[in-house]
Amino acid sequence: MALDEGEARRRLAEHGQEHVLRFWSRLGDAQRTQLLSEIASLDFALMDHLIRDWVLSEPKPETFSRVEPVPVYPVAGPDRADAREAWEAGCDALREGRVGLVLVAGGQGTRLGFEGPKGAYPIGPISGRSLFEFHAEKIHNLQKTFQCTLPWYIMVSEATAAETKEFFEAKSYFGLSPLDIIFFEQAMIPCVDEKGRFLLEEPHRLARNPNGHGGCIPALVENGITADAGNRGVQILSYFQVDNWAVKVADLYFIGYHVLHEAEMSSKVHRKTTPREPVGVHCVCDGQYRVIEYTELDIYPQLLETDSEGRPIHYAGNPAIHILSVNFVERVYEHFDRFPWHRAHKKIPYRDEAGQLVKPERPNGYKFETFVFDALRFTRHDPVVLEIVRPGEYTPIKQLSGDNSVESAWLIMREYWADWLEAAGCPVPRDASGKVSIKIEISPQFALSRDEFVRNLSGSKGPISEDVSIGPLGQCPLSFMKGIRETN
Ligand code: UD2
Repeated sequence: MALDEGEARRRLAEHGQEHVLRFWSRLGDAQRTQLLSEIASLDFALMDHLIRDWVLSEPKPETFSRVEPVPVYPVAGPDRADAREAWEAGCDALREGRVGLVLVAGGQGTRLGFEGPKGAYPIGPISGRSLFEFHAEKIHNLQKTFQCTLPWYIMVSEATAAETKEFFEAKSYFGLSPLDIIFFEQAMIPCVDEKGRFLLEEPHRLARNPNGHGGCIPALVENGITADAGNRGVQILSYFQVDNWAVKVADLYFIGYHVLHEAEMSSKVHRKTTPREPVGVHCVCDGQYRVIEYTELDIYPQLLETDSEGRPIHYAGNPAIHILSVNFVERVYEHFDRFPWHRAHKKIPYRDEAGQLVKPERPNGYKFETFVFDALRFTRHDPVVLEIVRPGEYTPIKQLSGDNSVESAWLIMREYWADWLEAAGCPVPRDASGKVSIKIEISPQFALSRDEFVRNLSGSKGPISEDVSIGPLGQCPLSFMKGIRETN
């Protein structure tokens, strides 16, 4: 509803935030309208609560009398009967069009230092394919194999919406149907300084951030995505993060276990290598499924305990890969006001009293976020928790070098794909320590697994001596591999 200046002043004054209109006399008409609409959209009751409990007082952590390791299904493979059954159920769900995909790509991705949406990052070591393109190629492959449509719901935020949509358009939706790629926008929430006062990013704009990936719950319902899914017969949403290059979108085993257990929400976990590894930890707290975020580990020291060989006892790291049933999203939406908020102490650029932009060198305020995994506590049946091995499932790109970086992901994927090539009869050069010494890139349209790769690799085989890029969009420098391109 449109707000006039008088009403805006009254509301702000009631909540001690009058300074938001500090530059009013300098603003043009369009800027005034913009600022008034931001003020109109504020949930003052929520902000008052967050400021009172999270900024003006030190929040009291939740206490639990029991924090137990989460029960985990072991890594799935064809050697186990239960996993074979899950695989079949996963295949049926795909074939019958019961699966949709949810990609969360609304985060600001500041750690990578990349201008533009994180999904546009050119991760392909040879081709420069983007993260989005890798995900799109996986979808192509699955749609072809299962003769189905996998609607791809992509959550963006005010911070990423325009650029993400432009990127997809410029890339012709990577050959997918634009009718099956549906962008939806999550809400934003204001940041505050250490006294709980709203910050201005521009004289006419509040400093705000996307409301966390938990914001996908209201965004999925309020933007008509769950309704669209329902109309398409989609019952299961396979959820993944934009920065995980290796993620198996719509993993058949995972979907199958979810379906067979009639679960409402399921999660993959991976073995943490060290207790302080920066991933959340899945656990059961007083009987409820939870993920304790890595920034909160010190509050629950038992989560940092190790066994006699120094391995974390609570090993179930959170790669942020989930399945959400559409019905569950609609049900848990009703409880969204009971989702906890999490705060992060951050450097937030702001306008000082003179209107000058200040870029602080140390944290000066708080951002608030909700997390999707907090939905786990609202499930009526136990969630399925499935262990994965990292290569081929989880190589997140959080920064340029170091752990979980572009560099480390390249090395991991190179070893992973070298194994496929060697299984197909193409030995790859390795250095004295056994590490692969060429670059390798395999299009997910060519193969999503080693078995599929071996099956699809036609033509002559032999040792490889140069960088190899295989797939419809890649270069294939080796003559004996020319047949590979022809099969696509
Ligand atoms: C996340 C998990 C962490 C661990 C790790 C695995 C949280 C809070 N932590 O940490 O437990 O599992 O991932 O890689 O999830 N996003 C939005 N909207 C937002 C905020 C984020 O869409 O408002 C998206 C973002 O675009 C990205 C994903 O959520 O795809 C993760 O965000 P992040 O990189 O900030 O999370 P991170 O790495 O701190």
